Amino acid sequence: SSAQLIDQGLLADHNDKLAARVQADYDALGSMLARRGQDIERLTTLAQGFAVAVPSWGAGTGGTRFARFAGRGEPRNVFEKLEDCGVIHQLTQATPAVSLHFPWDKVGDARELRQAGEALGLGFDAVNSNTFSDAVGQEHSYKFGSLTANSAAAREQAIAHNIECIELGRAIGSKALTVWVGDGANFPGQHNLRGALERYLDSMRAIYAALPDDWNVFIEHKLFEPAFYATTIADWGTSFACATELGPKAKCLVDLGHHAPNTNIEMIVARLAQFGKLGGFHFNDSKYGDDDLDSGSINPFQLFLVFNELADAAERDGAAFKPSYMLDQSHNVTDPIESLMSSAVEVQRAYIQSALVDRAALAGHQQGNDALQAAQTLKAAFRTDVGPILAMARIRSGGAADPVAAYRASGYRDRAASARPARAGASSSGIV
Ligand code: PSV
Ligand code: MN
Ligand code: MN
Repeated sequence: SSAQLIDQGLLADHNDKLAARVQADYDALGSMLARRGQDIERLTTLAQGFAVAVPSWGAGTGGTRFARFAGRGEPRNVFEKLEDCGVIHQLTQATPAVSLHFPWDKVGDARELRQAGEALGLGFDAVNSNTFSDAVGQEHSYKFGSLTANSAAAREQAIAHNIECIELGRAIGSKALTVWVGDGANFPGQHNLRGALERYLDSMRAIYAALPDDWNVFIEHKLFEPAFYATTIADWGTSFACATELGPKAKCLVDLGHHAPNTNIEMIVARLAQFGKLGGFHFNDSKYGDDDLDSGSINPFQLFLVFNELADAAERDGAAFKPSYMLDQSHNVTDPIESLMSSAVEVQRAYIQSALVDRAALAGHQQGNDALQAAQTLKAAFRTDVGPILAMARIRSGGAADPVAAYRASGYRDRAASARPARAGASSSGIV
């Protein structure tokens, strides 16, 4: 059994107080769904089986390129980040794994990370490499690129870092490496567009060769930033071409914030799923660019439509279809624990709403060219308040009926604030 950071008695009291209300709402929803031919118990079981990984870097307050306003009791190192992730999982029962980012989360002996995770009931999802900033003391700068750099020495160093991430990931039980590079050009003519991608592929081939048999590498694309003229891995087309070039262990990762506004992301999801290259997600929300806002906070319908495509792929491909789900958010004005809990629940909500779609009816409307009824079929699922299912799933799994309320009542942040005094200039990554 794992360490419980929120007192079990407090959690039991919280759930006892809310139990009657949750049950009443659950029963009402259950009869409404039964009239629609849906079994609420099936949905609750699905909700209990849902999992999305939490990013270690989300546990601290983020910041923008203008400033960072520190929060109280922020984690000062990866072990404290893991504690906060333990709280998130204890209360939501939806986040059993953490996604680490190296070198930010590097410690002397990676087995300590695994033990710390186990003690908290946490496993580890994909590990993320960082060649988009220079680590303290590294020999060659990434100012002009990493895996695509003109400098062979810089490329070698970036390759070696990714291979080290694989080694660290093996020690903690991860099964995938996510590679995002900020490489690109800020000026037309700055570099040869095709040459840069050739160098990227050469570098990735070396990383791919170091993957254990049961590992995947996820290629994460992003439209722009920090390269404002031409980003080497800017879109899913480039990502797909590279993943195809590299081989079956290479897949594409879709970060919802990495597209131009109004891009039809659910169609990208459908395309990647169709060709067996959908590796996973970084969930977040955005209005303008890579905003890293809380999942479902701006466009919950888009999140639902993404899960609707995932439901379609799961129906077609069965158990073989299993993309990784991770959050990737930056919290500037909220308590990161509250944001990550709410976001995990928002993603879980979209998953359950998508499970409510009457797929046979939808297929019928599509076949009959009844656009209006097809759209209404999706809306009927999206409009359903599945909150009582999510609350019941949490209660049955040992989490909190209302995670944010239980967290606030627990005083965890106050305890963290006294145990973790603020340091001047500390950043969320632990690197100043
Ligand atoms: C890049 O914008 C990104 O989404 C990648 O996933 C990075 O690894 C992450 O943000 C963390 O800063
Ligand atoms: Mn991301
Ligand atoms: Mn991003």
